[in-house]
Amino acid sequence: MPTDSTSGAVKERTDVRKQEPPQYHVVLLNDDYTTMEFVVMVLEDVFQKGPAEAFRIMMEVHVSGRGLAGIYPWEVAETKVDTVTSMAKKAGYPLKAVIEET
Ligand code: TYC
Repeated sequence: MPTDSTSGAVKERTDVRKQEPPQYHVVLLNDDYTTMEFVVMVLEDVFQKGPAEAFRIMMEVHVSGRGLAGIYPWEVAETKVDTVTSMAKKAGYPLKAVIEET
């Protein structure tokens, strides 16, 4: 069904704006060595969570093995994962984040 005013008789430029880019989940994984404080700090600093939400997500990961840190376009998600990995490596922790399709 045409959505423009000419009922399809004339091709109008109706779809000027791009579609939303695909979104990807950045998921934090549990381990036995990374401190809870470090994970909360990562959630606050990298994923822009407030203290209460950061603590909630950290506990979700600690209890269930995984937790959603954020949802982003591909390149942003990749950068978040790289940032988490390098912050953890520098601090001597094995904390891992992975990207999953929504
Ligand atoms: N399980 C860790 C501990 O007991 C805490 C932790 C939480 C580690 C979340 C990683 O993504 C993580 N110190």
